[in-house]
Amino acid sequence: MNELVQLTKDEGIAIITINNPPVNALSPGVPEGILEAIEHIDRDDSVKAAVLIGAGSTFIAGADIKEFIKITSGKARGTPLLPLLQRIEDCRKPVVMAIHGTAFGGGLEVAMAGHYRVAAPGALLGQPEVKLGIIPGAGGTQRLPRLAGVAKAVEMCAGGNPVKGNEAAQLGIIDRLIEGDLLAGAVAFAREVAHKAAPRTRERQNKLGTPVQNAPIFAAAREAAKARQRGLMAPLAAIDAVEAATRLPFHEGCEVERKLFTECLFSDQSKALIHIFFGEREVAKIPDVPKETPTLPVKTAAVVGAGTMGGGIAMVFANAGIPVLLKDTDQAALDRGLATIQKNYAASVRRGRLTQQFVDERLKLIKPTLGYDGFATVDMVVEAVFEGMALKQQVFRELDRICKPGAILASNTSTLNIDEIASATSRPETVIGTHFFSPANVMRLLEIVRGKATSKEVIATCMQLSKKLGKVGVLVGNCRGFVANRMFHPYMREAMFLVEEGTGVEAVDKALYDFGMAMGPLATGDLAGIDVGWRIRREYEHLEKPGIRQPIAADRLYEMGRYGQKTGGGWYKYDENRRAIPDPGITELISRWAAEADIPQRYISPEEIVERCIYSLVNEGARILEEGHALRAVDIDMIFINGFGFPAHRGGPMWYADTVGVKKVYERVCEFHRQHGELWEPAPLLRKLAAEGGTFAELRVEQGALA
Ligand code: 3H9
Repeated sequence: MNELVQLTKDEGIAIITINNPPVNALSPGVPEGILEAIEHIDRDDSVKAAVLIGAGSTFIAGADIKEFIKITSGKARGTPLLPLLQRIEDCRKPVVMAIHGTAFGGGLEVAMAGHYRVAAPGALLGQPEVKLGIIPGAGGTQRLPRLAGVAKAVEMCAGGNPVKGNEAAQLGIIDRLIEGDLLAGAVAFAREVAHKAAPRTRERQNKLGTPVQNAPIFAAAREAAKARQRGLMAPLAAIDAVEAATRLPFHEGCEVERKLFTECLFSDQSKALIHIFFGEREVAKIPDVPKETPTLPVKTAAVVGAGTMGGGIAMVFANAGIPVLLKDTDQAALDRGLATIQKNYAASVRRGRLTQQFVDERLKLIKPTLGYDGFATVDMVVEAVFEGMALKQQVFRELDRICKPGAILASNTSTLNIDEIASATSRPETVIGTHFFSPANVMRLLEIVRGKATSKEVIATCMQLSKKLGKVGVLVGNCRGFVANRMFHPYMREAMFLVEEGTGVEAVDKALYDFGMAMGPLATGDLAGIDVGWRIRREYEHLEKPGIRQPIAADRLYEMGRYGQKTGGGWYKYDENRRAIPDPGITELISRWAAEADIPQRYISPEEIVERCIYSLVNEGARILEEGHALRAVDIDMIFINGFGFPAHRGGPMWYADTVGVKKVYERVCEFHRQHGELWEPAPLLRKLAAEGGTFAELRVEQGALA
């Protein structure tokens, strides 16, 4: 047919093979090739039935997502898939879809247009479009309820999670599971059905339910979507589209789906989520560490320090099946660390996230130790001791003495200079920062800090390892606070200033929560510990310009012993379930402290709260980019989404600035500079992009620019 779609024959059975590596996406040429093959099959009297299969490791993983970017930017029109799918369904010979790997999005839609489906038991079938801010656009919301029933279709289209081959068979999406050679099994199946009727999915009605049966399903799904996918339009649109399938004839339902699909596709949310999809893959690409760079095996690991972070990191290794030693210096600390690990695992079992058997197996992989026994043979050590240079250097001196040559020596420092830590060893090329985020076993971000001597092999290994550990690894430069904490600092500071300028604690948090942040900044401060913020401020005080505005209320809270959740009070007070309760006493105290410090009080709108906090991130991000401490704006976006609960549908702070318009952001930053002084000095890169009409997304950093 063409180079992407081949048609062969096996004694009366036509075999259509999609060959568009790596994932057989429906790129231009693929739908056309399938159409041509179907026309041919219909005409060819020697063909009795057909099999459609994907070459390589997968069936069709969906529409080509890059095409969506071209469509929304007016550079392409897109191939309409709906008529093609109807043509497959109208084929006079039975078409059997043979599924392995993933049948996602448009891939599942193609599969459902076939008359029969067979699959490998491990295949995954899903409509993940909502994760890209869109909904199925080629009849998925109309055909899936006809095969799987309304409740499951709503769950799959609105939640975006796939089902495995065996579940799909139980649901009726798959007609037969095939162990072993899929093509041979599919061809044999095609022979069985060659002379049978070719059932059309669009004509099935028996699983569509009645309005009375369906109403509670849709109501519950809408409630769940509003709660779990807060602020997202696609899940609600997907539910509307499935509902249309239950109320309207197939073709009218498809029209409703098409309209909703187009609205979602052209939304800022979808553009942002597509940016995140590609961003997650782009951060793995490091210009001067090409993908051919050799990597080192990490089959065993050790963690030094059994505190909250150390324990969490040990869990991360164990969860990936990597045996890990967990060392602390005294038995009580080690016992506490292990107890926390057990408690965390028990909570995951209770919530149904992990099975007891999985947990038992993982716990066996964590070996507590008081000494360095066993460290001589491990492939990688992550140091997670208390944040202090002298202590870290002492640990690294020990590791240098004990660990085998070539072992990766990583530090979980969140702020300290990796080169200084590495200088305590005779092998700085093996030293790297691996900054996990708390709770380490939950948060997806892994900031990987490149020291000036870190070897490319060590970087490539840690980037690859991050994927194995279920993390998004982002390479950053060795600057104070690296990227994540360096940017978080001005964000938090603005939140605290806003409170001191008369905005209530709850108003600040609500504005940012409504913007989409997982938590407001002050609630985050209470969770992380007001004492932690206090300690960081003291440590870096000497680096601040004299006379520059500093937050006052947070220090006062610290002096009062209000460290946040752990002491039952901080910006909020907390009940025994650690639920935040507004504290009028604190509001009163803050106004008193503000009056003493002569801070003018005024009403500040939610819009301004968001601008102050988010643009402070953008301004600092721009500085980081021009200094080369992040490779691309998207790296910063990935850090904030995966490390700080920045709303993915806004694409990350730098993408958000592009969406608002860099010029507009720059003008507000200039205004804040005039109003609030030096801390708001616009970053030169922000000024430059604003003047040139550029965007952060278009910036390309020179090879090896990461400082
Ligand atoms: C859709 O179908 C809408 C329909 O309703 C139709 C409407 C009309 N397009 O993830 P990996 C690239 S919406 C373009 O590293 P893995 C990916 O960028 C779509 N490119 O591999 C990467 O490129 P690079 C619904 C795609 O094995 C390379 O392939 N479908 C696409 O870890 C390897 O990817 C989805 O949302 C694509 N569809 O995971 C599925 N998919 O090497 C999205 C992948 O240059 N894809 N690429 O960085 C996935 O979930 C995973 O890629 C998959 C493989 C599980 C398939």
